[in-house]
Order: sequence, then C-alpha cells, then structure tokens
Amino acid sequence: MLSLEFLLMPFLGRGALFRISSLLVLIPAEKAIRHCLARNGLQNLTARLAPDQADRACECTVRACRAGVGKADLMRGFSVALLALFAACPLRAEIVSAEYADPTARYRHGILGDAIEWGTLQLSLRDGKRLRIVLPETRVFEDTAPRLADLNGDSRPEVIVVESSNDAGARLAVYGEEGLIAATPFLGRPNRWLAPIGAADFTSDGKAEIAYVETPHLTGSLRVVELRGDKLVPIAGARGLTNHRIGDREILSGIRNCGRGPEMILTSFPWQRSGVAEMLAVELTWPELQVVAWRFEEDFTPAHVMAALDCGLQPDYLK
Ligand SMILES: [Ca+2]
Ligand SMILES: [Ca+2]
Repeated sequence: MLSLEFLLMPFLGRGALFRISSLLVLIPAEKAIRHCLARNGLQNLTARLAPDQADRACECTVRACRAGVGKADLMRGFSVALLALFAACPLRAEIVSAEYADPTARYRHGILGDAIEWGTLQLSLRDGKRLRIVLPETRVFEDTAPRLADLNGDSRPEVIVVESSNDAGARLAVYGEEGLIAATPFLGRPNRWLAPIGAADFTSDGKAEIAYVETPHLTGSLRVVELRGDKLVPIAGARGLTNHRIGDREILSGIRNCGRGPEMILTSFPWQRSGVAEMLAVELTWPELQVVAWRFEEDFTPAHVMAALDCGLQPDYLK
C-alpha cells in the first residue's frame, strides 16, 4: 500500500514538514472521528505540505471522516484529485481569540462602572488574519470581554457578546468570522442590560448553550438559550438569580463542572451592597431542564466564587 505522503508528493511543493496527526491534535474532534482516522491509518501520516495545504488536508480529512467516507475514497480523493478535493472542501477560518476595541462614550449607561463601552469586536483567526466587526454609531458592545464557545458542534468556537442599542437596550449576540450569526431580541428599552454567565453543554449533545442573567438589577432572570441555525432559542429559565450590581466592573459568576454536569455559580436576587449574599450552585435537571439551586455555606464574594468555580467549595446537595 502506498503511503499518503507518497501519493501527495506529485501535487505538493516542498514546504515545511508538517505532521497531519499533530495538526489533528489541535482539533478537538469527536471520538468517532478519531476512530475513523485510526481505522483508516491516517493518524500517523506525515506529508510535506505548505502550511495552508496541511491545514486544508487536515480539515478535509476530518470532514470526510465525519461524513463517513471510507479509506478508499479518502485515498482516491488525495491521490487523484487533491486540488479538486480542496476546491470542494474549502478551509474555513477558525477564530482563536476575540477582544473588544475602539472604546467609546457614545452610550451613556455606565452600568459597568464607567460610560466607556466598545465600538468594535476584533477577531483573530488561526491563519494569523484579524477581522474587525464595527458597530454602527447607534450601538456599542456593553460587556467585559467576548467569550468563545462552540455553539454548533463543529469544533470551532463562536463568539458571545452583549450588544446595546441607543433606543432598545441590550441583546445577547453570537458572531462568527463572517459576522452576526444570531441574537436575542433587544430588551426593548434604553439602559436595559443583561450579564452573561458563560456557555456549557447543558444538554449533553456536544454543543454549548449560553446562560445569562437578563436585567440583573431589575428582575434577576436566568436564561439559557441554544443556537439553532440563525436563532437563539430559550431552553430554560428562572427568576430570582443574579450576578451583577450596578456599577461593578466585573460580572461575578461562571460555570463549573465538578462531576455533576454544568453548574452555574450565582447569587439570589436582589443582590444588595450591604448584608450577606448567599452563593448558589444552579443546575438544570435532565431531561426536564428545570432550574435547581443549591446553597453553599460560604457567602457570595469574589474569592468564594473563584474557589467554587475551581471545585474547592461544595454546596450541601441534600438541603
Ligand atoms: Ca462552532
Ligand atoms: Ca448542548
């Protein structure tokens, strides 16, 4: 049997030596894909590929495995019509990091401690490219930092942000390298805001859902939404939970998994500046997706929240 490296040689230049298997390690492929690669003897192949070709070969191989393509088809694809395969299987960009840029005072709300928000979302891609998503003058990113999570199960992250409009308040939005993918409706009034908790796979389907608190100072409404196509669809929710006080620069919450599945660390609404706030581990039951909260002995402080997120503190699950 000829090796894939040998078969690739006529089609490829003498670029840097790349090991396909090491590139595959970078992709958190599902177990089935790894099994497919192993079954086809493709996990240890080495090829002399230019970086973009190596990336693309890796991408196409993973996709072919995902589609259930057998070894013969894979080998034929690489050996006979490699370039055609590449054309039919274009490399998609992968976001590796995101940050806000272009600070602006044009949205006068100041819920996060000052009236400086962000006008631009900057995305860095694996191939070194940077993309800028610039909002119109009537909107800002009213948020602490963008969050990356794979919301559609393609092993590549999407970007979760909070976007606020001058006349309609905040919405939760999801961006990809090609722009806006989905968003919740704006809350409907200026200066209405929402505070993300994070994203985790609450439904055990390999795709993360997004959890956030809508109007954390007015109603404390926990929402969990799922990306379906170009929609963010609510799947669970409850009142009486929050993660932010007016003027705080940080959103104090997060999602952990200490062996029971995802648990959100939150406090009960309203969260006052005086007095003791209770710290809660909030989970969704399966398959009903009902919200259940467990109370810690420790109160809701940044240090306790960090310790709880690190699984160093546990609530009494019997109470
Ligand atoms: Ca994704
Ligand atoms: Ca899920």
